[in-house]
Amino acid sequence: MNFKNKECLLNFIGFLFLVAQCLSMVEGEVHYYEFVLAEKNFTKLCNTTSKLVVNGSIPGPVIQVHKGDTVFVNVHNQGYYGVTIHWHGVKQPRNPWSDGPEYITQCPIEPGSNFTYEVIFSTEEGTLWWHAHSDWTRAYVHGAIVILPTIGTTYPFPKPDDEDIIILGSLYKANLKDEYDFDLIHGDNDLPHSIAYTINGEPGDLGACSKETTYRRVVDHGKTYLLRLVNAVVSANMFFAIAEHNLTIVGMDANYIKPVTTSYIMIGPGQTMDILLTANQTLGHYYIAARQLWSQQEELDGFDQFNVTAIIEYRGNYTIPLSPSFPSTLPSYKDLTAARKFSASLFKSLASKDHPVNVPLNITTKMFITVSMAKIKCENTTCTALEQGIMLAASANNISWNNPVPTDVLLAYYRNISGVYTTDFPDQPPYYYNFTSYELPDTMAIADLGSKVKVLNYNEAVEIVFQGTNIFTGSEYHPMHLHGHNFYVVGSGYGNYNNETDPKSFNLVDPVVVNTFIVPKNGWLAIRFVANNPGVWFWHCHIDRHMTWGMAAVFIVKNGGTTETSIRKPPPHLPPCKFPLESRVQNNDGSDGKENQPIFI
Ligand SMILES: [Cu+2]
Repeated sequence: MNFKNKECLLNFIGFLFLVAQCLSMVEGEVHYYEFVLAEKNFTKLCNTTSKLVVNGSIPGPVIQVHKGDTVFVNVHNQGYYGVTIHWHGVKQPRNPWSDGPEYITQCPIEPGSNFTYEVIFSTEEGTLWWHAHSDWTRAYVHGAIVILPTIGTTYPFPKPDDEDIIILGSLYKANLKDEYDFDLIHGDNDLPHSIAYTINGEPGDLGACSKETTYRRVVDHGKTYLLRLVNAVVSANMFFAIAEHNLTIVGMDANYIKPVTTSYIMIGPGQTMDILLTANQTLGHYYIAARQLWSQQEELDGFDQFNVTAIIEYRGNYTIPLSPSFPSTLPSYKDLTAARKFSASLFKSLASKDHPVNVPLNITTKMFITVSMAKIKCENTTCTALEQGIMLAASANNISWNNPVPTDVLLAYYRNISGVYTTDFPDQPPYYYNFTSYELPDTMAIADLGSKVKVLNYNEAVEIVFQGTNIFTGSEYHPMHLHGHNFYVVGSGYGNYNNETDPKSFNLVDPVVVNTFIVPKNGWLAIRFVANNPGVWFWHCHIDRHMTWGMAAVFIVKNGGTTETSIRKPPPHLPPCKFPLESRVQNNDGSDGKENQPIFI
C-alpha cells in the first residue's frame, strides 16, 4: 500500500469512527431500573408513620445517565393505592405514553400491578428529577436524575472535584394520603399542611429527635463541588443558603446558564439548579439551611416555619464547634425583596456554539393566561362548601382544571374517544381588569370547572404571558411547569402586563431555557417555545395546593405529518382506567357549620 492509499484508508477509518460516534450520540445507552413502591415505617420528628416510598428510601434511587440515553423503569406497585411516576423535565420526544401525570397521559398503576416507563433523554444535560404524579404521593416518592455530558464532552465550566445531590422535601404529620383524601371531601376547602421540611429526607438539627440523622457532607479545603439542588417540596417556594459560602449557579432544569454567584437562592417546587460550591472557608462545620418563602398575606403566620438544616464538615484537624454556623444570608420567610432578586433577568443562557439559543421570533400562537385563586359555583353538584354552593379553587383563564372521566386525555385523543375533554381552552381571560389591584370584586373570581385543552399545530411558535392576579388577596409566586417541552423565559415583571411596552424589554438573545419558572407575586412571566413534540402535555403550577385546586390545563400538540413527527404507538399493557375517578366535586357532606377559617392558598 502506498502512502496515498494508506492516508485514504486512515481517513476512511476516521470517517467510520465519526459515523459510529454520531450514531452513538443519537442512540445513547440503554439502562434498566426496578422501582418497588411499598409502604415502610419511618421515624421522623419523634413520630413513626408509614409512608409509600420507592425501594425503601426517601429520597428514592438516583437515575444516572449520559445525555441522549434511554432508561426503562419497571415500576411495581406494592402499595395500597394507585400511583403514576413523572420524569420531570425529560421531554420524551414523541413519547407522551411515559410522561406520567395521572388522568392526563395514563391511569394509575394499581396495587399488585406494574408498568414499564421508557424515559427518552434528548437535549437535557445536568440535573432533573422524577416524582409521583398522582394526588400528593410525590411528597415521599421522588428522586434525582443526573444527566452527565455525552462521553467525550465535558461541562462548560472547570470540572468539579466531586458532586452531591441536595433534595429539599416536605414532611407531613400522619398518613398524607388519608389526610389528602379526607381533606378533598371534608376539608372545608383546605388541603394538608406540612409540618417540616427536609434535606435528603432529614429535617436536620433543629427538628425534634432529628440530630442523629442530619445529612452531613464532608469536604476538603480548596476543592470545588457540584451541588445538584432539587426542590421536591410539595407546596412551597424555598430560600436556600450555606453559611459563609457563596453559591455559583451554572445550570437550571438541565440546561447550562451563564454563572450567577449569590449568597442565597430562591427555588420553586419543580425547579432544579446546578451549583458550584468551593470549600474555601476556615476549617469548620457550616449549616446548609432552607426555609419557606411566604409570599401570601403578610398578616398570616400559620405556614410551615420549619428551618431545615444539613451540615458541611471540612476534613482536617481543628476543634469541632458546639454548633455549626447558620447562614446569615438566608432571607426571612416574608422577604419579598430577596425573592424579587430571583427574577428572569438574573439568568441567561450560554448561547454559545455548543449550547445555542433559538428563540422563536415569528410567533404563530399568542396566549395571555391569568393564574389565579378562584371560586366555583356548584349548586347542582355536590362540593365542599366555602359558603353555600361555592367551592374554593384555582384557575387559569378562569378555567379550573378537572381530571376527565372515564379515561385519560391521551388515550381519548389517540383513540378518538369523545366526551372526555373539550378543545376550548381560551387564549385569554374572559375579562380584563386591574389584575393586581388590592380590591378585586368576587365576581372576577368565578371560574368554570372543566377539562379544556388547547390544541397546537406541530411546530407552532407559541408565546404565553402568565399574569398573576390578586383575587382573594391571594397573589403569590407560582412556579409554572410545562411537560414535554422546555421554554425560553423571555420576560418578567411586576404589576399588569402591558402588551405594548413590555415586549420591548424581552430578552430574545440569551434567555434561559427551562421546564419550570416562577410567575412573580402580582406580576407576569412571558415564555416562548416551539410545539415540536407531538403528544398530550400537562402544564400546571407546581405548588400542589394550586394544581389540585385546578391551576392547570393541557396542550395537545398535533402530529406533523410524518412518522418522525408523530406520536409513537402506545406501549403494551397501559394501566387500565377504573371508574369513578377521584374528583373535587363529589361526596360532599355539605356545610358542617364550622366557621370559615383562614385558608392558605
Ligand atoms: Cu401556584
